[in-house]
Amino acid sequence: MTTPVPVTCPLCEATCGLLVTPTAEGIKVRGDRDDVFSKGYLCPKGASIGELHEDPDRLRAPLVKRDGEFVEVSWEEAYAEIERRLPAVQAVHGRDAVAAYFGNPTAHTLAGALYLRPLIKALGTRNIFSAGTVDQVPRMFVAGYLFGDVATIPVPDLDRTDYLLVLGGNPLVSNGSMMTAPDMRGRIRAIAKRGKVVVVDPSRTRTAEAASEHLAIRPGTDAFLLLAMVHTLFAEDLVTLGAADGLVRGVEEVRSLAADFPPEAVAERTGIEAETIRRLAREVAGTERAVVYGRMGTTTSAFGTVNSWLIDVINVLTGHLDRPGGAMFPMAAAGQPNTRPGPRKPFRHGRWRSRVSDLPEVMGELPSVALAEEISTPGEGQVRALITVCGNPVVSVPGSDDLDAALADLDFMVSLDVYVNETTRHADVILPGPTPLERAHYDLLLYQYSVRNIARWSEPVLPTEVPPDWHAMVRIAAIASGAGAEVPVEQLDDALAAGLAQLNGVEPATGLHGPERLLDILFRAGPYELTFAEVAAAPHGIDLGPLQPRLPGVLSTASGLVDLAPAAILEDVPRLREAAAQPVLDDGLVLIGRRHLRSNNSWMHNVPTLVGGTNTCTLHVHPDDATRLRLEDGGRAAVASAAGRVEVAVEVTDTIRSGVVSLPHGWGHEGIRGSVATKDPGVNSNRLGDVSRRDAPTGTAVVNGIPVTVAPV
Ligand SMILES: Nc1nc2c(c(=O)[nH]1)N[C@H]1C(S)=C(S)[C@@H](COP(=O)(O)OP(=O)(O)OC[C@H]3O[C@@H](n4cnc5c(=O)[nH]c(N)nc54)[C@H](O)[C@@H]3O)O[C@H]1N2
Ligand SMILES: Nc1nc2c(c(=O)[nH]1)N[C@H]1C(S)=C(S)[C@@H](COP(=O)(O)OP(=O)(O)OC[C@H]3O[C@@H](n4cnc5c(=O)[nH]c(N)nc54)[C@H](O)[C@@H]3O)O[C@H]1N2
Ligand code: SF4
Ligand SMILES: [Mo]
Repeated sequence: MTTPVPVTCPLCEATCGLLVTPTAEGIKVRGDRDDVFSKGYLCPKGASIGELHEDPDRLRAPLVKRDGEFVEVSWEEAYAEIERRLPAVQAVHGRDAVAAYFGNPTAHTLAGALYLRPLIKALGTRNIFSAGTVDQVPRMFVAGYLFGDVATIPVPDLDRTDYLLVLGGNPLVSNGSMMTAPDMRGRIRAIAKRGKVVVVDPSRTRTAEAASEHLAIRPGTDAFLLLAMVHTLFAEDLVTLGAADGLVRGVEEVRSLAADFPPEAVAERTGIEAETIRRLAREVAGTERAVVYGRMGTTTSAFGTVNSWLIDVINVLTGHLDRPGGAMFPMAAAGQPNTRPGPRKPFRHGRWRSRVSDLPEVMGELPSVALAEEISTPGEGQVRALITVCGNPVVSVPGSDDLDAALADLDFMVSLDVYVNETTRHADVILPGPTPLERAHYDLLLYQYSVRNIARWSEPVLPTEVPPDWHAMVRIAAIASGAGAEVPVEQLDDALAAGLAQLNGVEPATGLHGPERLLDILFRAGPYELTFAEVAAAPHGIDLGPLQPRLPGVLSTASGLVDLAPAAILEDVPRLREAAAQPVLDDGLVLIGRRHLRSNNSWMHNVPTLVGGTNTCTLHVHPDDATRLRLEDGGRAAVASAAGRVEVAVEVTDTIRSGVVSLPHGWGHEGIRGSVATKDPGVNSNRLGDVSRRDAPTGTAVVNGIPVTVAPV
C-alpha cells in the first residue's frame, strides 16, 4: 500500500479534496479529512475518479482520420497533419474561417485556465464559441455591467447566511455552481436549521426537499416574480442599501420599472400567489443575513439576463450586497481581474456580431447556437474548420441535428478530447490529454467564485506518457500563428511566461516552468502575495479565511459605482413587457432539464458505477398530465418541439409541476467509442432545442422552458 496522495477533484465546481491511493488491487479514493475546505466530503463522482482513469475506452494516443477511419498515430504525425491542413484553410478563406468551441472542462483544468487565451489570440478569429452561452453567460454579462467586470460576481456567503432564496438551482445534486464549496448538502441543511431556505423551481428537487419551503414556479417566469418582489420592496418602503449606500446609481430607474409589476399582476403568470411574493420580499429585506441566488433555471431561460440582474438588484436594494451572510465578492489568491492594481477597463459587449444571425459578441465569444449556421451558410466568412477543446456541442447545444450535419461538412476539424464522442467523431485529428490523476491541478477559475478564500495545489498522482493538454494548446497556437509545428514547447512557454510576468509587474521565477511558473507569477501579483512554493507546500490547502467586504475597490464600472440600471440590460425591458401582455396559456406543456448526482454533462456515462438506477434518461411527467395524455409509467412517449422529435421512456412523478416535463441533458450516445454509455444511450434533449429561442442581450440558449407536445408511442 502506497501513501495516499491529496488531490483536488476537478470534476465539478465544489473542489473537494480527495485522498487517492494507487494499490495493486486498483485505485482507492476517499475524502480528505485534513482538507481545509472539504474536510472529508466527496460525492459518488469523486469516488469513481479511479474508474474514470482506468476507462478502457479513453484515448491514450492521437487519432487521425484516414479514409473515414480513425487510426492511432504518433504525436509528431498528428501535429504534422494539423500543420498541413489548418494554415491552408486560414490562407484560402481567412482567419474567421477557423472557429473554436471550448467546453466545460476547460474551466476545470490548468491548461484551460492558463493556455486557452494564447490559443484564441493566435487563431485571430471572431468565431469563438463555448459552453458558456448554454450556461452562465447572462450572469457574467450582468456582473460586467453592474460591477464592471464579468468575473466580479457576488456569491452567497453560505456559511454565515440565515436566509437563502434559491431560484433555478439544485445544489444538492449539482454540488453548487457559481458558488464554489464542497458539501452543499451539509451547508444548505445548516442554513435551513438556523434560518430558512426557500427554493423556487418547477421541480421538487432534492434541494427543494431539504429546504424550508418550495415554490413550484411556472418555467420562464422568474423575471416577473423578481420584479414583483422589487415592487414590494419599494411599495412597502423596505429599500435600504446598507454597505452599498452612496455607491449605487440607477435606483430610481429600477423603482419606476417595477412600479408596473405589482404581485397581483404576476401571480397567475408565475403560479405564485401575490401574498407569497410579498412575504418573500419582506423576509429577504427583514432578515439581517439573507441572500438571493439563481442558477441554470434562471440563466438558460427566455429572460436569462433580466433574471440574473434582478437577483443582484434585490440583494443590493435589501442591503445584502457585500455584507457577511449576504452576497459577497470572493478574493482569490491568483488571477482574479478585480484584484489587479491600477485602472481596469469597464466591460462592454457587442464589439462584433455573428455573420448569419447578427448576434452580439460577449466576452470575445459568439453564442453557441450560431455555430451550426456559421458552418452551413455559404458566403464570405463562412466557417470551414473547427477546433474543439474539451467539449461536446453536438450534445450540449440546442439544434443538435443541424450541428451534427454541419460538422460533417467541414474542411478540417481538430479536437482536444479524451473520448471519441458525438462531436469528436467528426474530427480529422483528436489529441487526448492525461487523466485527472495524471496531471497537476489548481482551481484558478473556481476560487474566484468560492464561498471561502482558499488556495490548494495538487501534484499528479500517477506518471504518464500522455503530454499535458497545454502542450497541444501552445503547439496549435504556434501552427495557427505561422510559427509552425517545429518550435519546442519550452520556447513557446518561456515567451508566454515572459509576457504574463511583464503584465503583472513581476519577474518570472527560475527553476519553474509550465503552469507552475505562470501560477507563481499570478500568486506573487495576487492580493496575498503568495508564491507557488508556499502553496505547493500545503497539499491540504491554505485557508485564506471567510469572505471580506470589498466595496468600493472591487468595482470597475466607468462611474466607479454599482450601476444598477445599465442601458445594455434595460434594452431588454420592452421584450419583457411584451411577454407580460401575452395571455397566460394553460393548455400546453413546457420542457425543462435536470441533472443527476452521478452525472457530469455528456461525458461520464461510460463509468459503470455512475450509470443505471435512477441515473437514466427518462421524461418526468406529472400524474395529472400522464392521465390526460394516456402516458404510462415505464411506457414510451414521443416528445416534439418546433425543432425536433425524440422518443423516450416515461417516468410518472409528482415531483414535477403539472404542465411541465423534464429531460436530463447529456444523453443520446450514438456513433461513439463508449462501450458502457452506448448500452443505455438515452436521447439527446438538445434535438428538441430551438436555436431561435435565446436570451436577447447575450444570445444564451433557452434550454429551460421549451414548448413541446407529448404523446404515447
Ligand atoms: N438541454 C441542456 N443543454 C445543456 C445544459 C442543460 O442543462 N440542458 N447544460 C449546459 C451546460 S451548464 C454546460 S456546462 C454544457 C456542457 O457542454 P460541453 O462542455 O460541450 O459538454 P461536456 O459534456 O461537458 O463535454 C466535455 C468534454 O470534455 C472532455 N474532457 C473531459 N475531461 C477532459 C480533459 O481532461 N481533457 C480533454 N482534452 N478533454 C476532456 C470529455 O470527453 C467531453 O467530450 O452543456 C450545456 N447544455
Ligand atoms: N451531478 C452533476 N453535477 C453537475 C453537473 C452535472 O451534469 N451533474 N453539471 C455541472 C454544470 S456544467 C453546471 S452549469 C451546474 C448547474 O448547476 P445547477 O443550476 O444547480 O443545476 P441544475 O440541475 O441545472 O438546476 C437547474 C434547476 O432549474 C430548474 N428550472 C428549470 N426551469 C426553471 C425556471 O424557469 N425557473 C426556475 N426557478 N427554475 C427552473 C430545474 O428544475 C433545475 O432544478 O451543475 C454542475 N454540476
Ligand atoms: S462534489 Fe464535485 S468536486 Fe466534490 S467529489 Fe463530487 S465531483 Fe468531485
Ligand atoms: Mo455548466
